[in-house]
Amino acid sequence: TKVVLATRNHHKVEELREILSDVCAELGLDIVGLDEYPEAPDVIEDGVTFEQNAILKAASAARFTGLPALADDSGLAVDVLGGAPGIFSARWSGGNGDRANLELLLAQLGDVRDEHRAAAFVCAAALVMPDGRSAAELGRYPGHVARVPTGTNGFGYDPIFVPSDQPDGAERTLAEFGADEKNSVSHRALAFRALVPHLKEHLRP
Ligand code: ITT
Ligand code: NA
Repeated sequence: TKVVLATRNHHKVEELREILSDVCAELGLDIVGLDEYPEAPDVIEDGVTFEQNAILKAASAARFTGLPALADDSGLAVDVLGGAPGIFSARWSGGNGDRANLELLLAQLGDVRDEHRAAAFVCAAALVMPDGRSAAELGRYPGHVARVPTGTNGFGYDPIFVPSDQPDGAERTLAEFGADEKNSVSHRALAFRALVPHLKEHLRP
């Protein structure tokens, strides 16, 4: 069964294929991104929660393609900023891209001490069926914001996010994690693993 992931973000497509590889094999699912559907409409993400935005994206893709649709809405929530950038993470610098977003966030935190730089990556994973049935699950991955960007793996805010509870008390950023390692512990992995029972319920052949 073809399942569309409602995104044009290639990093999300790659990560999700790895996160769901077992269940895709078990259920015979083939995850494709919206690149296969260049005419699919852009979604206005006007929900006020990650779950609402994930459902909006998946519902639009399911309507357009007639396929079961998955979506990911995610972001970085910083405690001392009241949870910002949160659902606004993708456009935090006004549409100037990932690097500008993380530079702005670093500037906003200034030299706030480490114990006040707590943050979490959050991901809502949604499934919407062509008949409108839907499910959503949330994943939360705690850590803190680094002072300088480090590392070249991953995408987005990874170079400034230091996950909690690393082996041997290491303080690597997520951009210093290997893809396997990130995809076994991330907010995205937590959210989509929680979605697996819904995938089995709705997509078992
Ligand atoms: P779609 O809406 O098409 O899925 P998008 O990239 O705009 O793509 P979001 O609206 O969910 O996705 O915004 C997610 C934001 O959070 C964006 O700034 C990402 O860079 C960031 N983000 C999400 N997951 C991340 C991760 O695993 N590592 C680093 N940054 C992440
Ligand atoms: Na979003």
